[in-house]
Amino acid sequence: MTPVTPAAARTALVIVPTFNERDNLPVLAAALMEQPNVSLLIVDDRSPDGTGAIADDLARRFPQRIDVLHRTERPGLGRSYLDAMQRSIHRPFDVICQMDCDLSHDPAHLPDLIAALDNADVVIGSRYIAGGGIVNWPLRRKLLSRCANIYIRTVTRLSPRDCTSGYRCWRREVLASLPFERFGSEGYSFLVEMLFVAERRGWRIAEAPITFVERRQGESKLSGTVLLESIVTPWRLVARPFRAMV
Ligand SMILES: Nc1nc2c(ncn2[C@@H]2O[C@H](COP(=O)(O)OP(=O)(O)OP(=O)(O)O)[C@@H](O)[C@H]2O)c(=O)[nH]1
Ligand SMILES: [Mg+2]
Repeated sequence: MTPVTPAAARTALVIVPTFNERDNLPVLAAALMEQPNVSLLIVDDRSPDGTGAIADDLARRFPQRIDVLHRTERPGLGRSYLDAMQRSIHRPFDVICQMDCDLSHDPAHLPDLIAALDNADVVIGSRYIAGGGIVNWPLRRKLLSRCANIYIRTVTRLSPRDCTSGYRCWRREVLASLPFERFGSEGYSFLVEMLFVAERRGWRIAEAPITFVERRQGESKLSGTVLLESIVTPWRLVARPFRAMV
């Protein structure tokens, strides 16, 4: 194993996908810029509300630490992660993280997630382990998330309790080893697909507790198509052709 940089000294790149997050992005970026050794890559899908221009402004204010990827290809959360990760794995960071822009993922948890990489290859910010939780979600949303995790874990046998959390930190070399060209999910299922491949390849997955807070500004992008993909994906992952490929 490569020598591990002490947690506090690790350099981290945080990938943040955005679609219509004009009110949230400046708040999140300011909080991340307060943390030493943290840089930010904003991945915008041509947000109609002008989030892309706000991201450019932030990059001008922090030229060494904030970059923006303006996507012009077919939009989607999975594709945004894919593009951003493929560009990031060759950059000189110890750790590559991902988090949502809607302030559901508190940047204050980031040092704990990075520190947990001492004993793991990927760390999930988890709502469903002791110490984790959810604030301000209606019961129906809680049930949907819980059922999604039970369904995913039953079909795929994935071990983490929170397989759908988008708050994660990866050791860079681990992320770099994943076969991105074989990933097929367009939406949130990309998160499950990544974990499945990582665990199948023997990487150590750990969870650190987070308190997830429902967004206050902007709208959720959870669509019917994305939900349908989430139902099909676990079966696609365990089907022989995919397993053989990864
Ligand atoms: N680049 C890009 N970002 C997206 C897309 N869809 C969602 N996002 C971003 O992905 C993150 C998660 O999206 P949310 O709409 O908050 O979805 P969620 O957190 O699963 O659902 P909620 O609980 O309703 O908030 C946010 O930062 C969004 O702005 C997309 O198609 N492209
Ligand atoms: Mg959200």
